[in-house]
Amino acid sequence: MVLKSDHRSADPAAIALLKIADQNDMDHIWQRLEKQQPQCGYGQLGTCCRICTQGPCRIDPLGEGPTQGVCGATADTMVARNLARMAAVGSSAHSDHGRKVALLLKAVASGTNRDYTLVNEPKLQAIAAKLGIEAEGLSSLQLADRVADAALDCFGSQTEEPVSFAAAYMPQRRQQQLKQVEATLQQATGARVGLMPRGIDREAVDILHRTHFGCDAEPLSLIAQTLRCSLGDGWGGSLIATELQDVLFGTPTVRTIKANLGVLDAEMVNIIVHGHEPVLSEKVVALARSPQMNEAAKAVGAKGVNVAGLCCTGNEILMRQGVGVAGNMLHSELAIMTGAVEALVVDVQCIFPSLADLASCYHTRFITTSEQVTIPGALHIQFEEQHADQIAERIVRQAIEAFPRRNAAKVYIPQETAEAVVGFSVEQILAALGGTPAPLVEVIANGTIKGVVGIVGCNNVKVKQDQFHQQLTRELIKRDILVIGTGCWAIAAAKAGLMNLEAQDLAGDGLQAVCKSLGIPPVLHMGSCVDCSRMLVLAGALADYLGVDISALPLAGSAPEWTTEKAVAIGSYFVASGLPVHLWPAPPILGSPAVTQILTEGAKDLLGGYFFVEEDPVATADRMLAIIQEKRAALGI
Ligand code: BF8
Repeated sequence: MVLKSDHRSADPAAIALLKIADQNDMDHIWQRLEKQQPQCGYGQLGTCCRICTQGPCRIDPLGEGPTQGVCGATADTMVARNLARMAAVGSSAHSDHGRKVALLLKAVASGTNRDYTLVNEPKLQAIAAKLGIEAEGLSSLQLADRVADAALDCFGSQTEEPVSFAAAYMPQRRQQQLKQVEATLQQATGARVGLMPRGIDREAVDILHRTHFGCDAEPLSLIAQTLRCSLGDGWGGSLIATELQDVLFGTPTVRTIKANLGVLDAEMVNIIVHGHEPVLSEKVVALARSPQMNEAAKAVGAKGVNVAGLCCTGNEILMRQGVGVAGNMLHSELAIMTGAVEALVVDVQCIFPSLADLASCYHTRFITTSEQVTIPGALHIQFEEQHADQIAERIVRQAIEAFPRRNAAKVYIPQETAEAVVGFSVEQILAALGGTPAPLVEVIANGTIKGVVGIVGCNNVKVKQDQFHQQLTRELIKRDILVIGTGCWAIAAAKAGLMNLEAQDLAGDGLQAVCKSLGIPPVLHMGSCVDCSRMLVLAGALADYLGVDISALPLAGSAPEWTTEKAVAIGSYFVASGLPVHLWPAPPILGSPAVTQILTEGAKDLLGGYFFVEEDPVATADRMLAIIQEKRAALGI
């Protein structure tokens, strides 16, 4: 079965390029998905175990065949272990990103790195104040050193105490709620159960240990550790990444950018930066804007150097530097297929290995830069933070050198672009509200806005690209629900024009009036996936302002079109923070009745947060409105 291009994507730019790809029988992710059919049903349900060499074992959830693996592991154990491992990997990816930013801040503070500086001292002071670090009498660099140490200690802490960032940023009521749940679970099981994250690294290692052959077989404790590790991501590793990047690169401010492949310019040297960490891409952007590099580009016949982003690296530089974004995850191959990309420069995460082969069909230099992401067929230029300027220049020069090899006959840039107003950090949202959450709380309390939904999500080749993102977002704003979010969802919303001020007219009367009076779109771009921490901080600020727990607020989360293990971690820390979270596609847990019950029902009583799965965007919006109405009724508003 070959899907037509317009069944693969809701984005006209993607549809146009896929038609060309099909005509030329080019390999791409949609084609590879078709070749993989039928995919393993056991894997989809989570009832496949390959943790030891006596396996792989699998359990048919319909009861045909054995009900236990060779060691005796049941479907419940297998599913819970597999899920825990997904959360450990996702949390580790986010948190390792945070660690690198903390190490960079430390290097800047100690003077061993002079390629970066403290761009945002007020934010540094705000973080220090939050952590209870006394700033009096310290220089900015000394204060940065203390903050960096506090952040680094969160990774390696060996005590039983919660990590300092989580303890300082998570509202007290939520911490109390988690303590209560710990006590309830301990009473029920007799085993010690923890939810507040200790060392960030430790919580991931704990999962690797307890899911080793012959360890934890109890779904409940495996899920508890899944949540604890994920909380260490949301209120730890990701939060550290966001906060310290704001210190080093600036807190995002509201600005207008362009989104979609039309940001590529046929007459310029086009460099796409893709991945997640802005440490390199900030430098590439700065260099590409320099007169020196633009002169070099002119010398090879181009009009200059143009940088565009993809995925979350794209989100980072659009939020802080106003750089246009070429697309989300499923655009990464399509971008090369435009034939107009001189260099695709990647750091970490969400990078297809297929890009190397595809780039070799064009003049495109596919450049890997992280020792954690080396890909056969790519040109590897190792990035070193202490030589950032020099390495960024080497990369930009590679792109300039590739320009004369561009084959004009292969160039096709779909012209679709949309304008998007982006840059809604918590600081900017509060500034738009006049410095306090009060006006937002007031319009929520009087029903002008019914509630807020935070969406994060990838693209998933099994789902028509951007379709769920667009439709769910439209349905929510129509119902007077403010939508905020990050990641590839945010890029989908930007491409669809939903972050444009004109999108105000798509909102219900109440939300429309509020957005018009504030001059903001009804759909707010809050950044990259590590910036989901910004959504946690905003939820915490609203909860504290009202004097309630986060779970009492008329808020919900969603991860439509989700793909990665990082999304498992995000969904889990949202749930553990008290938020109901929608997922589509279904996570690989349905082979276990126990795990499914705990995550979709049991969690609700204990944590206030829980998961639900829904395939239809309209039904999802209806369900979210019902959740929000239920919360409003409980609050008496
Ligand atoms: O971290 S949304 S596909 S790019 S995982 Fe990846 Fe998913 Fe995109 Fe950003 Ni988040």
